[in-house]
Amino acid sequence: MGTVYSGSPEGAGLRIAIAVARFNELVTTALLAGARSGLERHGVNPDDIDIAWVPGSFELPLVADRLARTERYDAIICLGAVVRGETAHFDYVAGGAATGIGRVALESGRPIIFGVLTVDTLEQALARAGGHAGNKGYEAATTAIEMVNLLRALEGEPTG
Ligand code: INI
Repeated sequence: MGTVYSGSPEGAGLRIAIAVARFNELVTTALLAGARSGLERHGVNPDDIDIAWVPGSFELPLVADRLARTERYDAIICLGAVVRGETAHFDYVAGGAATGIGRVALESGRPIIFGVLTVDTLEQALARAGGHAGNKGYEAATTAIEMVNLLRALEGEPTG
């Protein structure tokens, strides 16, 4: 059998940036709390977590790109909430964020995590930001750690 690669959930020593949208702040502050908790529970030092607030989810890709270019971070987590009921340009905002974040990941070669809720109602967003459907910020944090370690494993580097 060939090699099986997987990323460990160990976050000690990792440096992480979180870009978070202020739009729908009630939701995004809950996503941010979930992300911090997910990072810290997996060993990331709170001093190694930097936060950048952006106006809305549409701005996340540009700021993620700038954060990646600093080369200070092993991964960047993007958090936002795009609610269909609140805007006629839902598809542009949600699609722009998704496409842009994916592009930054491929161009930077680093994990740039899509922690943007795209939902129909504020209730659905709140349910996914610490309500009955969990916290997508927490999930984004564990995805970030796993991806950093997976990429290191693929490159043959030892990981925690
Ligand atoms: N930004 C969001 O993050 N969520 C939304 O639901 C939203 N709505 O409804 O319009 C939203 N719009 C702002 C957008 O992200 C940009 O900040 C704005 O278009 C300026 O570029």
